[in-house]
Amino acid sequence: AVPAKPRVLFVLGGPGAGKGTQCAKICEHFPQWQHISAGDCLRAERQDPNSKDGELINTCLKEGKIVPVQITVRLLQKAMVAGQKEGKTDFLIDGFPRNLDNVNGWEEVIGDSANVMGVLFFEAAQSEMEKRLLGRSETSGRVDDNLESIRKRFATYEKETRPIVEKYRDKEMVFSVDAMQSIESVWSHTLAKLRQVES
Ligand code: UP5
Ligand code: MG
Repeated sequence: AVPAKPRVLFVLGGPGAGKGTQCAKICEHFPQWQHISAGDCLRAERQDPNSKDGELINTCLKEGKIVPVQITVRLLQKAMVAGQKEGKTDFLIDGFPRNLDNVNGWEEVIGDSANVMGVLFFEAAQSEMEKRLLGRSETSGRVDDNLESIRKRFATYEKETRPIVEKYRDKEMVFSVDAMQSIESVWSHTLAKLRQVES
């Protein structure tokens, strides 16, 4: 039988808003969902000695810049195909699309082969996100978890990613979650939004 079109929820929010944390919880509770973090895909690709994009990716990460979409969307596609082979039907695409180039690249490469249900949007104040990221920096080993990179990530987020959220909001496709509360409280709001997506 022809498999059903994969369902996709884009997951956006500033650096440190808690996208990864909440995506992990969704997947723990609902086995049909697969978490695909675009940032994780890029970090893994950077480690691959056969990749020709390693250096470019590393520079973008450190500078908080957005990697050219041809690189990112190919990695997302590969991860979705792998997930489908494992029986996953629903995909949380975390940290993407971050700019207009990303939106267009997705349309060109994935387009009608997936059903984008909307954007799950985690909203938190910059001061809180900075505090979280500096906390995580002690253990994360991420090249971009230092104050200089963090500030650059915030600037890119405000300039390029926020307008994308607004674009989806105009289409009434945004499911907003107040991400300022505790992980458990954010989770209960996330669950409520997920039910709205399903309805
Ligand atoms: N934490 C989480 N929730 C909390 C809560 N409610 N209360 C208190 N603490 C909370 O959480 C961050 C930290 O906060 C953790 O320590 C957590 O325990 C705590 P996490 O869930 O990891 O937040 P998240 O939003 O996932 O933060 P992340 O740092 O991953 O966000 P970014 O958007 O910055 O990172 P991403 O990996 O998506 O992208 C990194 C870079 O990759 C980008 O800057 C860009 O250079 C590149 N990129 C692209 O170029 N293209 C893409 O499409 C994607 C990425
Ligand atoms: Mg993350």
